Amino acid sequence: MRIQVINPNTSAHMTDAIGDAARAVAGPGTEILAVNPADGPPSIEGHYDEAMAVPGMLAKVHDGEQAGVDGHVIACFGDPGLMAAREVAAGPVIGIAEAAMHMASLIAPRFAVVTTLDRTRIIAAHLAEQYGMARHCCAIRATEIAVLELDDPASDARARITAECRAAIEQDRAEALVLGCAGMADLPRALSDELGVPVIDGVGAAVKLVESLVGMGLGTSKAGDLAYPVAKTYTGDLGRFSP
Ligand code: 5HY
Repeated sequence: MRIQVINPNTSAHMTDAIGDAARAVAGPGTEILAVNPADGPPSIEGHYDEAMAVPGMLAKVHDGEQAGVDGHVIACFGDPGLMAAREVAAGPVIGIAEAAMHMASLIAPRFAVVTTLDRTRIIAAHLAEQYGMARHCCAIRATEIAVLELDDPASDARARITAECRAAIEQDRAEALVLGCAGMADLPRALSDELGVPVIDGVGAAVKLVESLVGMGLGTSKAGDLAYPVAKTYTGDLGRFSP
């Protein structure tokens, strides 16, 4: 089975790390294609970045469909353009926030999200509401670490993430933790060993969900609003996206 893991920002070093994390959990026989668009924001840290990342992400979904991949993962914690991607895909498309929240709710009644900038917390809160996970999500904590600072060896990102995770356990009584950025995908096992609670990374969770759905012969339903887009000609620079 071939799964395309799309990092919707344009930072190739982050895509490499996301690909490694996906391969670390992928089953035997699963090939991971880790990609990012050439055009768009180098990191996604708000509503505007998210909106501007979507066309590039959708272009990668199109490419993957033409290449015949079995499913897609949107590896950004805002799950940008998830429903639009499902319209143009035959196989499953899973967002890492949706995957991580659902997996966490299966193993702990209360989970907290630990994310990057404070300004992105509202995006996670809206997604928890939208996915029916708000009743399980006891807190959304920000580390105030910029996305591209996460893998900067000079930053104390690891220590700040651990501190917020510990606070979520001690103050919010979280029983599991969801890492709120694809750039944290290399951390769950070490954090879980250190903190003694399950720590879920969305990249791994989403890969396993795509594998499960494809393994059951399930793809995106084309019976309703996720049917392929109505054919029409877009104008201007977006002409190449005409469905
Ligand atoms: C992510 N941004 O997973 C989100 C995290 C965030 O570029 N990849 C990004 O801060 O919302």
